[in-house]
Amino acid sequence: MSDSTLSPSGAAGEFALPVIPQKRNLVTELPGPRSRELAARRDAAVASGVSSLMPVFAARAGGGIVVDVDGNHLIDLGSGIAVTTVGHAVPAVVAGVQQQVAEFSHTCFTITPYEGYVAVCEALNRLTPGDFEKRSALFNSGAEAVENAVKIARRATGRDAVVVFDHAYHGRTNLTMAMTAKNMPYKDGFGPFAGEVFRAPMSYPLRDPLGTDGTAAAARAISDIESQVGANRVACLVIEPIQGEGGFIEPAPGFVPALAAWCAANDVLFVADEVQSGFARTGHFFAVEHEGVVPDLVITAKGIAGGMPLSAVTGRAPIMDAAHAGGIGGTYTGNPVSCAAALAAIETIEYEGLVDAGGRLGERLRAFLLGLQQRFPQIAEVRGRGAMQAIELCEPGTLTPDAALAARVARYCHRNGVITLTCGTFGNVIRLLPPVTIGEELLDDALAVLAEAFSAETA
Ligand code: PLZ
Repeated sequence: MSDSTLSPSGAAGEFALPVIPQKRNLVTELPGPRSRELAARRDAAVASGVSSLMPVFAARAGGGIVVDVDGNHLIDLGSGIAVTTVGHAVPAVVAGVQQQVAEFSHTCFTITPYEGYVAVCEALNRLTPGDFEKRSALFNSGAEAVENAVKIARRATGRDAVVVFDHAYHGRTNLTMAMTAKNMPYKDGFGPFAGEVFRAPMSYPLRDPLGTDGTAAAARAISDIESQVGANRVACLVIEPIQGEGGFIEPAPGFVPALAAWCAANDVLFVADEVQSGFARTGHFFAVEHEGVVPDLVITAKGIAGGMPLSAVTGRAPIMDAAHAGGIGGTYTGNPVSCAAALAAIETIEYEGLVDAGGRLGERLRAFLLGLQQRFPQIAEVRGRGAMQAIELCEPGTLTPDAALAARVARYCHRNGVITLTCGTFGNVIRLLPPVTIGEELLDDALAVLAEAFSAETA
């Protein structure tokens, strides 16, 4: 490729890394001709239930840039849904993956185990909140980890019921569809769903009569759980400390701690789904740390392995060890190449100070979004933490969701080379999830496009 060079260390025998210029650059209209060709093949070959947000096909990526098959350089404000938090193709992750794949790519940990799996578990036990003995188990996807957290919680408590929240997203498998709130597109026609899943009211300050009173919102949820399920039947309460797909909903202060305290008092396991909010995304390693909450179990995925598929459940040793030998596993769970990627990603986060970088990035994003809100009354709220920020769009002066505007703004960004994601139960939230390593100039350029999108689409 004409615009890529080898890194200075790219001599023979070393890991030659493509250095992708950190600059937006469009050389064709989007989608370009090559992407359009691939889209036609895709339509003929790929099941239509699998949709894609953007019509451009990726060829390469580096840092905060995705290069498409026509040579367009796009700025990535989505990180593949909060996965490439450390950046695309960071040298340590690339090197770790290359080395491991050459050594061995699979043996099955439940047949002949290997060190990388153990090392990832050690790292998770060290990094997750709580100063007690922990154990971890590794899986492939976020949904698979959620499923296993529930299995472990049921086995450890001898209880069946699972409590989740309005607007929650926990995955697309049968149990996690039951745990996910939103019908379209996740559940419609895909039932019947797993039983013993109960939904409690969430704290959603913008739309909740209880507003920013997190303690009152927790009391409301607890009262529903106690009257409709019964505390003694609940194995676990599963919550995203900041909801992801549901709209980056940040519960009112006090909500999560009050639920955790209720769980502790009732022998209910408090399970934090940190799949989207974890791994240096929010200015802490894990979002529960903002309020000093220590979960019994923490579910991680996405950012854990810099783009390779890996997920985990980590928690108190006696709970994690409750499942009988052979009760937890899977052919590919804790794949060695994914483990190598995770160890490199974790090392990168720690050595490069990326937890703090996420916090600083959040301040920049927030300042920009609050400024944008001054100019555009369609922005009902700016919310989020660290590099997980969002704006909720409504008809000015009301709480009537404006999903059409969110879609138009996102499409404007896409046409202009900025990958921007939407989310929310009402589809009216624009979320920003850049790699925490994104450069200032690149970010400013992307945000300028977002501002232009608002000017153009609200005119
Ligand atoms: N828990 C909190 O955010 C995945 C879904 C993308 P998997 N979110 C992105 C889509 O449309 O499928 C997610 C999450 C939280 C669990 C999951 C599930 O993680 O790795 O997608 O299974």
